[in-house]
Amino acid sequence: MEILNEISENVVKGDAHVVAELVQGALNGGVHLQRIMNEGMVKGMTVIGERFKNNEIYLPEMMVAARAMNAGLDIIEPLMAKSNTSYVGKVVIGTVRDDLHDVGKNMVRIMFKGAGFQVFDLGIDVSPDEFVKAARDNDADLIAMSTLLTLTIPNMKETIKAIEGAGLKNETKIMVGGAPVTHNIADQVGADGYAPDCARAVERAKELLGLT
Ligand code: B12
Repeated sequence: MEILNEISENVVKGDAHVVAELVQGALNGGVHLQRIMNEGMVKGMTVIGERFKNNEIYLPEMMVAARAMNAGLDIIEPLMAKSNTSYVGKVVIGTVRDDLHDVGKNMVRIMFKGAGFQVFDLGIDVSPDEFVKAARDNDADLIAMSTLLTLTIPNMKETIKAIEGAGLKNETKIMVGGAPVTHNIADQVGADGYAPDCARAVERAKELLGLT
C-alpha cells in the first residue's frame, strides 16, 4: 500500500513531522494500526538497521529514524488507550540499565495499553532498583524488560535477581524481549516469559497472568 511505503521511507529519512502526518492520514483512511506499525514504521527501521550494519549510515541517522518512529507511535498511542478505567492488570515496563533503545519497548507499551492494562513506563537505562521500586509501589502484576544489546542481556538477569531479592517474585511475573532475546535467553536469565514481538507480548502476558 502506497501510504505504508511512504511511512517506511520517511522513517528511513528521519522526517518525524512527515511520519506523524502520514500515520494520521493512514488512520483517517481506515488502515489498521497494526499494519501501520509493522508494514510502515518497523519496515523503515529494519532498513535503517541493515544500513547501519553495512556501515552505510552512522549513529545520527539511527537516532533521527528512531525519533521519527516515536513521533508516529505518539499518534497511535492515544487511540489504543482504553476508555474504561477497570484495568485487567498492572505492568511495569522499561529498557534495562545501559541500554538507550526505546522504540520496541514503546510498541509493547502501546499494545499493553490497548489490551486494557495499566502501564507504568520507566523509560530507558532503568536500574534493577528502579524496577523493584516501581513494581512494589504500583503493586505490579507483571514486569516487562526490553533490551536491544547483547551486552546488556546480563542486566536483565541482574534485575531479576533484585526482584527475587526483594521478595516480589511470587506475586509478579517477569517477561523479557527485544531483538537479541530468545526463548533460551529468557530461560537463562530466569524470566517467566518471552515474546518475539509486541502483539505476542500481550498474548503471553495474559497466559502468564491466567487471563486467557
Ligand atoms: C534505532 C537504533 C538505535 C538508536 C536508538 C534510539 C531509540 N530511541 O531507540 C541509537 C542511535 C540511540 C542507537 C544506539 C546504539 N546502538 Co542501536 N540500533 C537501532 C536500530 C537501527 C533499530 C532498533 C529499533 O528501534 N528496532 C525496531 C523495534 C520495533 O524493534 P525491537 O526493539 O526489536 O522491538 C520489537 C521486539 O523485539 C519486541 N520487544 C521489544 N522489547 C520488548 C520487551 C518485551 C518484554 C517483549 C515481550 C517484547 C519486546 O517487540 C517489538 C515490536 O514488535 C537497531 C537495528 C535493528 N535491526 O534492530 C540498532 C542496534 C540494536 N543497535 C546496535 C548498537 C551496536 C548500538 C550502539 C552500541 C552503537 C554504538 N556504537 O554506539 C548504541 C548503543 C547505545 C545504548 N547504550 O543503548 C546493534 C546491537 C547489536 C547487539 N546485538 O548488541 C543493532 C542491532 C545494530 C546492528 N546491526 O549492529 N541505536
